[in-house]
Amino acid sequence: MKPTDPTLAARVPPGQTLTSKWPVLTYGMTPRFDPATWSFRCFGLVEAERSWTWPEFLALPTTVVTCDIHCVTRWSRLDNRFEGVPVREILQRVRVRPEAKFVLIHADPDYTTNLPLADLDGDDVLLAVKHDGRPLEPDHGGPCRLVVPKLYFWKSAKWVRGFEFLDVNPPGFWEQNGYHMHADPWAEERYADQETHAMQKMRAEAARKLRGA
Ligand SMILES: Nc1nc2c(c(=O)[nH]1)N[C@H]1C(S)=C(S)[C@@H](COP(=O)(O)O)O[C@H]1N2
Ligand SMILES: [Mo]
Repeated sequence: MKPTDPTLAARVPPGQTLTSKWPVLTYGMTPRFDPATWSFRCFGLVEAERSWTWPEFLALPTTVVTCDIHCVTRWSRLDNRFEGVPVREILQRVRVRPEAKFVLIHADPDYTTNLPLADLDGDDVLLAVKHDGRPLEPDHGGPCRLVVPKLYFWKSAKWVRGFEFLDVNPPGFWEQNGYHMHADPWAEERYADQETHAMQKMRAEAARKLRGA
């Protein structure tokens, strides 16, 4: 779908097409959530390493962010209403040390993605537990996913379990597989170099899901 309304068109980054569906893109299987063992942990270059249990996490302040999402496989979906814990509430509590410049996001099942701390530390960045008023579906990252609206959606780790604060910038899962280290959709920071096999597989799967197969 190409938007004809110019204000909508201005919200769609170059090379992207709009969809009202929400494709599921996971490398591997949707993990099972166990509220008794789930935790969210912050470690590395912080003054106060800590972790939250599921009930503790649910007691944190929440916010609502309405944002557009842009997948590197070329679909964009506008006006997603995410609700959850602002990442800044977490950053304040662990007191990030000044040497920390990057964050490696840890997620189930063995997924990682890397971000500059400056991109994680935004007022629209949250640990979402709801989408459009309903608990986040397991396939979309439920019970909790990171949402970083200004970057391609692979940086928004589903089933997020922790932040590791670092003074270096190690590539995460997709970044090791050829995706861009930064991922600004407006600059089309898609790939580092050439498509790897894993990238081709993900792109083919996304195209199939958009066709409704
Ligand atoms: N843990 C985890 N998070 C992940 C992924 C994944 O495979 N595992 N895929 C990423 C990719 S490539 C995209 S485009 C989005 C897709 O989110 P969705 O399935 O809710 O559309 O999640 C990102 N987060
Ligand atoms: Mo993606």
